[in-house]
Amino acid sequence: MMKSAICVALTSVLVAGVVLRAQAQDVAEIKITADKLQFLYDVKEFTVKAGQKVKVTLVNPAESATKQPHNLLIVKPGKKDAVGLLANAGMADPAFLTTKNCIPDSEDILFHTKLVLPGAEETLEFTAPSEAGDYPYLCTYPGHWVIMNGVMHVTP
Ligand SMILES: [Cu+2]
Repeated sequence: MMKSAICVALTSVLVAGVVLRAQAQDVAEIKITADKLQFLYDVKEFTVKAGQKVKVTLVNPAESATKQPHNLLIVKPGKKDAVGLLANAGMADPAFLTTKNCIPDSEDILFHTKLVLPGAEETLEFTAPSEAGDYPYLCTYPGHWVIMNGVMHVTP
C-alpha cells in the first residue's frame, strides 16, 4: 500500500518535470538587431507555432551610425501598411516621438516594444496567436516601416 503511494508520488513528480522541460524548450527566442547604417532589421522573417511562447528581443546597437531609436510592433495579418500610415500621420503629434514611443492608436497592433535607443534592447514576451497566418512586424518611427519590417509566420 505504502509502496504504491510512493510510486504514484514519484511518477507525478517525474511527469511534472518532463512537462516543465517540454514547456521550457518550447519557447521560441528570436533576436532582431537594427542595422547600424540603414533603417532595417537583420531578421526579415521567422516562424513560430500557434499558441507557442515567444520571446522577441529588439537590439539597437550602440555603434548605430544613425543614432536612431527604433521600435518593433507585431500587427494583425495584412495590417502593415495601415499601421505604418498611422505612424506617418503621428508626426503631427509632438508626443508621438516621445511619450507615445511612436505607437499609433490601433487595434491592429498585437504586441509592441517601446522606442529602443542605440545601445539598448527590449524583449517582448508573448503567446503566439492561435490563428495561423503571416503577422507583419515593423518599426513605426515615422517613415521607417516602409523598409524596416518583416514577417512572423505562425504555423498551426
Ligand atoms: Cu526604426
